Amino acid sequence: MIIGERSSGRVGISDLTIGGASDDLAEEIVGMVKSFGVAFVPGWLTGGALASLQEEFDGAFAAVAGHEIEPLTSTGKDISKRYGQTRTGLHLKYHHGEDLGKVLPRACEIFTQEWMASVAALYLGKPCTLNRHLVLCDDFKPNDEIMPYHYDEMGTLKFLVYLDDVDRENGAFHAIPGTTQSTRRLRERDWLRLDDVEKIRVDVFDSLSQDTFYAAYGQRKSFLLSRAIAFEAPAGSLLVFDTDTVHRAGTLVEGRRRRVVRSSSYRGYWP
Ligand SMILES: O=C(O)CCC(=O)C(=O)O
Ligand SMILES: [Fe+2]
Repeated sequence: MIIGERSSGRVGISDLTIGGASDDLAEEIVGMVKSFGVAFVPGWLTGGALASLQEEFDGAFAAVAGHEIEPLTSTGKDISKRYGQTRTGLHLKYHHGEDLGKVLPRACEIFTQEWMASVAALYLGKPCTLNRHLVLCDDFKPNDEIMPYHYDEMGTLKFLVYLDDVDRENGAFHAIPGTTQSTRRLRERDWLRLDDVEKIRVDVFDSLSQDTFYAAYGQRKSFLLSRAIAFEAPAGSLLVFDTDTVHRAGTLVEGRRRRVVRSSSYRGYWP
């Protein structure tokens, strides 16, 4: 006998949404990421702030056009230093120590706001390293998924901003709320056993058997998949998530494009 509706305990997108004008933006975001692993601020950047970030993004790619592109590793991992290939396009990575303020002044200003530092400190503890990496990501090659469901090898707090209007056909970010703590255990166990970034099995749906998946998450794959949220939202929307929350970037159909900027913050002092 199955007790309860299939929808019992379901978390919806409205449970994860915060208004950008909130007085306690940092506290609200931290509370939500602690509870669900992800927080959503639709239409966070608008007008001139959004336009200047889009312009900076396009300028950065224009400046490297024709330069050599670093490939993915043989197992499809992306460990490029600067200008690299992705499954569905190209990205540019910047390190916080590289005088980011001179190279990308708008992005630097937007991603080092006081309240973001508070989110990082409240969520990760002090000391922590705010926005150690900033990645500009341009997806334009069609694929069933820009990135399949996964967790990141390193436990990270990410801020991700859409620079285009995003729907289910141009790579909506998806996350499965409530998976964060289970993934963290899994990730730590893999690192202790394998001690090699290439071997960490981040694609949980494909790499784990149904039984191992159930042991780790306490749910069967299809059930947990039915709990995924697709974040369809206008350009300028912000997502804040713990990368131990199972997540993906969805389908990109022919003729569509998706630009995002995302930054990674870490526990501890990591120059
Ligand atoms: O670009 C996205 O939508 C997701 C990227 C991702 O997996 C990540 O930033 O960890
Ligand atoms: Fe990820």
